[in-house]
Amino acid sequence: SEPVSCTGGRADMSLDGLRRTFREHVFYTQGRFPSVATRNDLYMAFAYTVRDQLLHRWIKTVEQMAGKDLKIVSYLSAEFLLGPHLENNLINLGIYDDVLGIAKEEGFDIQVIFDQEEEPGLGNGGLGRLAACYLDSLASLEVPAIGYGIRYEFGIFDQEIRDGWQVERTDQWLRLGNPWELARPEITCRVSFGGRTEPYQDDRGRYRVRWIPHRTVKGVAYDTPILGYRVNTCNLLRLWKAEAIESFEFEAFNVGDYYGAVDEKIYSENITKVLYPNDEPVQGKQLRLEQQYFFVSCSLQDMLRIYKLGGGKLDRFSRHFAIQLNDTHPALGVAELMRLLVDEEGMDWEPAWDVTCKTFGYTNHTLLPEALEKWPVELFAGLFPRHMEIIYEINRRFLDEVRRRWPGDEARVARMSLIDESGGRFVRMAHLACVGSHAINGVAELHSRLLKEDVLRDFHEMTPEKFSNKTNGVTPRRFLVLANPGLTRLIEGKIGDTWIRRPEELRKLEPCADDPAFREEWRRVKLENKKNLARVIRERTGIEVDPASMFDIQVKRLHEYKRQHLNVLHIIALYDRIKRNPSYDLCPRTFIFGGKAAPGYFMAKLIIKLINSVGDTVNRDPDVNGRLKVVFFPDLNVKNAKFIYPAADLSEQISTAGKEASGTGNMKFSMNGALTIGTLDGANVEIREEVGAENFFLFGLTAEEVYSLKRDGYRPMEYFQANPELQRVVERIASGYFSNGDRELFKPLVDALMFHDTFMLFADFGSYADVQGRVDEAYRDREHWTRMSILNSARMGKFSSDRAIREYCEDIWKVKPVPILLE
Ligand code: CRA
Repeated sequence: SEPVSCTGGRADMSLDGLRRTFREHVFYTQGRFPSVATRNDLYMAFAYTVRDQLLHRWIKTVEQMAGKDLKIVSYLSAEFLLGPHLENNLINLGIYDDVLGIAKEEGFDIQVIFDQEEEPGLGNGGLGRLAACYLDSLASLEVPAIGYGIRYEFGIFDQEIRDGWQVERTDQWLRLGNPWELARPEITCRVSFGGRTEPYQDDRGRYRVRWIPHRTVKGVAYDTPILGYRVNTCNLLRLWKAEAIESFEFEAFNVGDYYGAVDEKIYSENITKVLYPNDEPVQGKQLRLEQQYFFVSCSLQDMLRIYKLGGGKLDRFSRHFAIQLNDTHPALGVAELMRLLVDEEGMDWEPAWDVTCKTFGYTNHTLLPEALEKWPVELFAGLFPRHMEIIYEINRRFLDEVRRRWPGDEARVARMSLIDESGGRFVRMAHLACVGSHAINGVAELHSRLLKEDVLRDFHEMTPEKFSNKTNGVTPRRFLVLANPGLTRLIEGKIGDTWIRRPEELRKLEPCADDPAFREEWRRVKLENKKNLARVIRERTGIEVDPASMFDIQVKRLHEYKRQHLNVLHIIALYDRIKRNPSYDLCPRTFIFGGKAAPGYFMAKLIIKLINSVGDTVNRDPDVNGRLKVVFFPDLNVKNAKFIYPAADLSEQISTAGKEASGTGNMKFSMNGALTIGTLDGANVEIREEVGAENFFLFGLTAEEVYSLKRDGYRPMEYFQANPELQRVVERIASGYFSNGDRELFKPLVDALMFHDTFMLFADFGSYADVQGRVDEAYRDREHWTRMSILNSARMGKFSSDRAIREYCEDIWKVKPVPILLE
């Protein structure tokens, strides 16, 4: 057959080629005359035009990889928070300006087309977005990789704010079709649940076990091409959708039980219906466990299938696949790979276990105890009777080893066991992941250290060589080039564009911090970005904000440990100062919040209500006279975030020390020239090291101080009584000042702070308010502030996801780039 051609046809990337392909897609794919094409038709036609370019590179990638003795990274993640594809792909292809030109010629506004794209919100927050950044970097570094996950029909809910409260709306991202994916109805897997196991002897007389499941569903692959930046590598994101094996049980149907017949279909499709909208504490729901097993089993079967196509022998599997577990959500993979190798492929236990351990790596993303997954043994064994047996066997062998190393230390055995028996019986997924992996890592220096010292201490003592740190990173393509074209142009004018692949080169900007003309330009770009955000805020909330004021921004999931309410306490303190002294000299500030709360997380939702209530009062009060504005930006997602990071002067990273594993928003802000006010938590520590202590506003307890204070008995009331301003602030909330006299509304919040204050807001309030005072002063010296801003951007190279992925490739995955040629 004819080889795929690189010139002519739809592979033609010339202006003429693109224009022709676009017109063809309007006509042949959307079935429209240009004169009646809707906005969505035009978007779809553009998307298909770009996708044609991707597919072309994708086929080349597959073609040139086939038959090579190479290793593929499999990134297993229950979440991929990709964000809109179109603009990103245009940047990576290098045809952004061409397409802008075509749109103009054809007579429409490209921004309207970009706006039309529904982003795939297949993740909650940092963890899902990290997976997306890593896919971008893997492809950009030309590393063969497959992302495996779940094709949720409904992603993270859309957030509306009504009367100050969060209201959730289902996310219907697939409603108008998804031009970026290819359904692969021929690539399917069977995944089973429930039932029982049965021993038997195989033809060689060996003892074997077979699983007789209760029900089986079908997984269908949906593929999305992931193109790297200005390279030809186009990797694969393969998401699984659950379907019924037969859409009707004909027997039931024939006896007239129509609903019974459809039941099976409904049950099966349920598995990939909706993303669980909880960020860290995962709900112990059966369906969630089914989702995890479903996608893990499909993915492992798929890898084995691909591997066998190349004719490889199973005991060499780990030389050709490196599987990374993105937190414990896919940790069942350890038991599933054992089952596939031993039960299905007939391997003996020891070689299978050797392959398994060499194949898996495990990334931990949280220290929060409530977020460490454990499943009741009963539930687990009911769904996965065979996996339960396998886990018991892994555990038996593992605990034998522990006992050999530490004879008589039964307390240690109980602590390390894969089964938690300290009250009820639970399968500990983090332990399963640790035992079944050759590499274990945290996501920032501090986090990795605390893992070793605390949460995974026993595992570190036993196998220290497995542990390492891999500080998170974000892709500069989406979060700088795409989000901040103004700044990108300014930087390119000075140091060219090689920093987009090698952000360490941003350091070349450092001398520009001393150039007044450059600083002037830097401020001009920031002001434009702030005007842009001000416009979006007006459209979305009706609130008018002043781009000349300081934009002080905290956007991230709502969580008590992230302490959005500490920020609010400080806002109320400023307001209180103005009320007590109407001529109080405050540098005008706009406080912007954004983020979703888990629908079942009452306190987080109450904090949203508090932010909006304080905003209502403050924004209306004539005494404030333009010095304070408070905005809650609704429905924070990747698409909206693009307006936010580039517009920030100050980035709030104020979690209780020791609670935020890394954070990645902190990196996105700083890259865009925001200064950080933050605690010594997560990656803040390293950001401060990179940008210099003098360019970072540090406050608060250290992780060690937090622990010792907890240990010695923390009494929030003592801090309360010692700080009159804090008293006035809390009194304003408690008295109903922000709730039309209703003293009940915020009582749960006030009481939690006064009597427990689990996240130590009161302990940190004083130092936070002081440092905010220093921020206020610093902002008045615009030249100096701009200097610090430039140095922040210039020194953020370390936090590119390219650096992170290089480290994973070298230390954990042992994989090398495979450059792809187009001709
Ligand atoms: N919620 C951490 O809390 C971290 C990301 C990505 C989180 C963040 O501090 O930046 O992971 N943890 O590493 C998590 O999801 C299950 O744990 C997060 O996004």
